[in-house]
Parts: sequence; structure tokens; C-alpha cells
Amino acid sequence: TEPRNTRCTLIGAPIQVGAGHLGCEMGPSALRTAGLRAALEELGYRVSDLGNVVPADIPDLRHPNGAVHHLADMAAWTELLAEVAYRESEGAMPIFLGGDHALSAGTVAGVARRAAEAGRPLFVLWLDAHTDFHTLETTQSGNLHGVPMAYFTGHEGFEGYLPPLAAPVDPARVCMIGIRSVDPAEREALARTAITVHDMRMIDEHGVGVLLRSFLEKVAAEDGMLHVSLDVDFLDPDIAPGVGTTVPGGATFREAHLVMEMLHDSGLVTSLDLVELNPFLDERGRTARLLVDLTGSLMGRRVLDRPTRSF
Ligand code: NNH
Ligand code: MN
Ligand code: MN
Ligand code: MN
Repeated sequence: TEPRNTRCTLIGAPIQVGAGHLGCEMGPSALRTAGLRAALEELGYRVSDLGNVVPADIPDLRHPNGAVHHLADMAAWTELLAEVAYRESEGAMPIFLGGDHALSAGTVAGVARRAAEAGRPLFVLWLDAHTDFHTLETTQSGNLHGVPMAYFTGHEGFEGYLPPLAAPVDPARVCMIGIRSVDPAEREALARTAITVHDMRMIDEHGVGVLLRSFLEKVAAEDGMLHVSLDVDFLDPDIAPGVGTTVPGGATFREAHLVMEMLHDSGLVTSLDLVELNPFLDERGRTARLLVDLTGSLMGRRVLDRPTRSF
């Protein structure tokens, strides 16, 4: 196996207007305070922290769906992050510190452009309680952290609102795990795509390792790049209270670590989002620290040595 990428780049993306609560703006600071950089350096990585990026100007933009709010902000963030993600996904692994999940519209668009240029398929692993598969027409909350999946998989209805995609992600290369809250319009739209959706029941019945292994085998077989998008509400609220949209019955501590450990051993992950952390709702930093620990497992922290590629 090739040597792993030994450089990683931290990029703060303090967008909060995509969520229904304020507070995600503090996410990047909390992840830094919880020791993300030191955790990575301890594992032998060379880390550069670019600080936070923030869009310079917000266009004037409205959608006929009156529930939609802060569309102009999301458009500006998407454009900025697509550019940053494209630039930073060569030669180092970018880790995006959110910020709410609307940021993935930009980060995934940017790494998809990088993959297309490298002639490799991009795969996306979406770890979330929610599918975030709304369009601007179907969202009822109007919270735009509910739309990035539809956007970057090339669903129609975003033209003229969010930036055109250099390379849409093939829905057949997307796998969602942890799902337990799907709105009716999302459910209908998902039935018409090739996206693999593993709800919590699938985890209960088969175990998360089995589900993840079959996806990783597909990524490896196509020599894909793999973007991982980790929404805090993937985790059970008992262990991760620092998020605005808690849903009971989420991934346990060990299920989440197993996912991260298998991802590391696969050697396939090329970029990562850590999103939806709301430090205002956290309890003494515990959710931020859990995210840092999970990132440690994803980047190679382990109890005992094992052969590589043991996913
Ligand atoms: N589907 C709901 C909505 O669109 C909830 C989305 N909230 C999230 N997504 N936290 O991960 O409003
Ligand atoms: Mn989400
Ligand atoms: Mn979610
Ligand atoms: Mn609480």
C-alpha cells in the first residue's frame, strides 16, 4: 500500500445561517480549543491551520419558496468553499471545521472538481441523522443545511441560485449511514435516486461494520477519492449533546469509533467535514472533544497494531 498522506490542512468555515439555531459559528473555535491540531500532530501529521475563511460579499438572492432564508449567504459560502476545497485538496488532506452542514455544498463541489481533474471518481460517505436531500422548492423549514446533498448530486432546481457544479457527484457513489429523520419530500426523492441510504435499523440489523465495508470495497475497486461528511447528529444525543437538531437513537460511541477506525484502515479518505457542532448547546466541551477523538481514530489512532487494509 502507498504511504499515507502525512499532511493535513485545517480550514474553519463558521457558517451558521443554514441551521435553525445560532451557534455553529463557534464550531471551529471549539474544535481548536478541544485540541484538534495537537491530536493530529501526535499521530505524526504535519498540520497547517489556515484559520477561518469567510465570504467577502453576499449577493442579493431570493427564492419563490418563502420559507427559504439566507440563500444569498449560502450561495456566497458555496462559491468560496468550492474554491478553497479545490485548492486545498491536492497534496494534503483538508479537514473543514464547521459551521453548519450547508458548508458541504461547497466542500463537496470543490473536491469533486479536484477528483474529476485527477480522473478519479469521487465517493461521499454521509454520516448524519438526516439525508439533507431537500431542494429549494421542497424545504419546509427553509434551513439550507437541509439541501447540500441534492445540490452536489446535481438535482435540478438550484440553477441561478447556487453556483453551477464543475462535476456533480454520481448518486450511485454516495452512501448515507445513521439516517433516522427523513421528511416526506426527501423520502420520495430518495426513492428515485441510486443513493445508498442505511437507516439506523440497518445498523441494528447488520452492524455498521458490514454496511461500511461493502461501501469501502466499492470505493477501493474504482480507485476512488473519498470525502467523509460527519454531522454531529449522526451520534446519539446522549454522547453528543452539542447540536441543534438532536434525534434520539443515534450511533453509539463504539459504532462511531468503528466507522472511523475502518475508514482509517481503508486508506481511502481524502477529505473530511466536521459539521453542526453548536458549542452554545454543548456541555463543557464534551461534544467538541468527542469529535476530536473521532477524528483521531479516522487518522490512525488505535489500541493495538493491526495489518493495514483490514476493513
Ligand atoms: N430535514 C430537516 C430540514 O430540512 C432537518 C435538517 N436538519 C439537519 N440536517 N440537521 O442534517 O429542516
Ligand atoms: Mn446534516
Ligand atoms: Mn443532521
Ligand atoms: Mn443538554
